[in-house]
Amino acid sequence: MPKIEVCLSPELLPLFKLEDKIVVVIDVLRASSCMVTGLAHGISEILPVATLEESATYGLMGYITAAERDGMKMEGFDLDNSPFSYMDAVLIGKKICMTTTNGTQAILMSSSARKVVIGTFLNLKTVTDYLYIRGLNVVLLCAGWKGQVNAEDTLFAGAVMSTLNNSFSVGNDSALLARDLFGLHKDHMEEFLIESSHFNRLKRLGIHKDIAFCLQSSVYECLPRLENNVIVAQGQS
Ligand code: 3SL
Repeated sequence: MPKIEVCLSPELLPLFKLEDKIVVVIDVLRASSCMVTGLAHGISEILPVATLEESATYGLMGYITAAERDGMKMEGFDLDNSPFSYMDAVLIGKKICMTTTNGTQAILMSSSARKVVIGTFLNLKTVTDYLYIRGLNVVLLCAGWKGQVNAEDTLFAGAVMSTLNNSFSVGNDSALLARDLFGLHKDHMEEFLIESSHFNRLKRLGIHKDIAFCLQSSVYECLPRLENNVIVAQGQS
């Protein structure tokens, strides 16, 4: 039986062997939710980069630039990190160059994996169907916040664990913790997150509506995957 391991922070990623595994990168609030939403709404590809400078350079080459730090849009770039911004019809067919505090960094750290896909509540069913069909060992990588564990990414890892419970073994104790955390809070996730750090960070910035949107389950059938360092959609809704 294949196994699922959960990596609760990118700081722990060096402890995992990725080469023969599928890595699911998770940044529920909000980078991975923006990627799923944007690709489902017709963006052609998303290039994740580490720095603002790289993003600006790609901007000069014709990319739409998306840049977030500490939850805020960086001045001089085109897009913020709200999933609602990624629904704009003007972005259909466009290439986005994206840099965020945690999510894009976690993707870049996963590139040695056999496959890298992007997971969110918004595409939960598509992600779990894909993992079930492939039947390979999986690492669920939570992007967290600047190296710290966060509640929302752990909850989503738990949702994947709990959906695939009978087909995958529990690969480490973080997987067990995530699965049981989701089991405890699945019916009132937003209420549970009220005390969490990123919920409060986004609330302070007046971005509360993004949280409710990102916690919706299986809205899109889109599965973003990393191909030659670029995120493209496998199936659109
Ligand atoms: O860190 C990230 O990648 C972002 O998703 C954080 S925020 O939700 O835009 O604040």
